[in-house]
Amino acid sequence: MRGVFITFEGIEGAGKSTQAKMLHRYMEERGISAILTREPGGTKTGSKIRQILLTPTDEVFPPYAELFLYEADRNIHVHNVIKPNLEKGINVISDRFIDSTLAYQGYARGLDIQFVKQLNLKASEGIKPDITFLIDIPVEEGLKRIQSYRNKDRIEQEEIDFHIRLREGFLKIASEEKDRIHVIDGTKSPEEVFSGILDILKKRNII
Ligand code: Z5A
Repeated sequence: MRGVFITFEGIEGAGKSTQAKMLHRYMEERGISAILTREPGGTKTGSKIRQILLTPTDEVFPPYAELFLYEADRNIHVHNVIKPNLEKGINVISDRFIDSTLAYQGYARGLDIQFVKQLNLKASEGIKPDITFLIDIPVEEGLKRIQSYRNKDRIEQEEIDFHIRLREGFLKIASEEKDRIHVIDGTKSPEEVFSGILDILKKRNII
């Protein structure tokens, strides 16, 4: 039987990585086979692409160059990691996937939404998450969380309006795909957030 594909999405500092790791540990402890991966950078080549994307540069980095690199990373990731594991019946948990491209490059950066959707479809070869958790927090809260522990990378240097468009973009995507995307209040404690996620996964017979 095909594995279940679970993705986590949200603005920076929302707590996606924390929740993805908690779910992976929870599944492992119960003998449920699952791998934890991420975008960008879920493969060896993807790690190189990630470095290009997130390292600040004094060269102009046009938005389409950014879009194509995220989609290249995804296509390699789908081929080498996501598809083979799902086919073997292993569940896949990914920290970010197609919705990030639509929210960042589409809604926040302002690229053509239909074009981004088409590229998402090509790069993911039609593979869609079975379930997505959008961890939602106010922009100021997310930026406050990440400022405390790391240097601003290229994207985090974007102005506050970018992050506002980003959050609104994620919420719009979720409102259009209510069956797949669950919006989770990320302002609660990590344990409370995780408990909400588990309830949904249990209700949907995923775990
Ligand atoms: N990107 C894109 O533009 N287009 C695309 O198609 C894709 C990605 C796929 C990836 O960077 C970047 O690529 C990202 C989007 C863009 N933009 N940037 N920059 P990344 O993977 O390095 O960064 P990230 O995905 O944004 O992760 P993050 O900033 O580390 O945030 P997070 O994963 O949501 O949060 P976290 O690491 O779990 O937690 C952040 C901090 O908050 C940490 O100190 C935690 O201990 C704390 N935390 C977590 N949960 C809580 C709760 N519930 N309460 C209080 N504190 C908490």
